[in-house]
Amino acid sequence: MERTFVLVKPGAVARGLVGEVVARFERRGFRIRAMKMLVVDRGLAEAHYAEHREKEFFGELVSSITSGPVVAMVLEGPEAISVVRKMMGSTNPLAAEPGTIRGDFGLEIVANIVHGSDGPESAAREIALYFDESEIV
Ligand code: 3AN
Repeated sequence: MERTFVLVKPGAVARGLVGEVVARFERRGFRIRAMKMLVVDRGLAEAHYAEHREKEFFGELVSSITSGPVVAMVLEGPEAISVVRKMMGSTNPLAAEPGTIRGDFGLEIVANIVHGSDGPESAAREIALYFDESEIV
């Protein structure tokens, strides 16, 4: 069993897609170990996207993720990190296959509906950034 961190981005929350996104992961068989709605502040956003600090789109990324409530969750299941990323589809929604979350609901690369950890180290880091151990059940 593996755990991964998933975040429904502000644009998708505003569009009423939380249920749709969560339902896909539940139907696939993942267990939700933690879930909460929060507004990401600047400090958390910069920590979350620290690896992109030097990219030209960093400012846009931080302002996008702090623009409204998000829904953060910890999902658990076999090969959760890679299976969730397959279900999300390509980072650029224009390239994402139909049937994936981004391929079905997105057209914008920054507001690309959902974030999912890209490896075991980032999953552990992101889970710890967003959740206390006591919030994971
Ligand atoms: P993913 O979320 O698929 O792991 P990353 O980690 O490469 O993608 O990028 C983090 C976020 O940065 C993406 N979710 C997307 O919102 C944004 N992003 C990535 N590449 C670009 C780009 N070329 N222009 C604008 N935003 C980007």
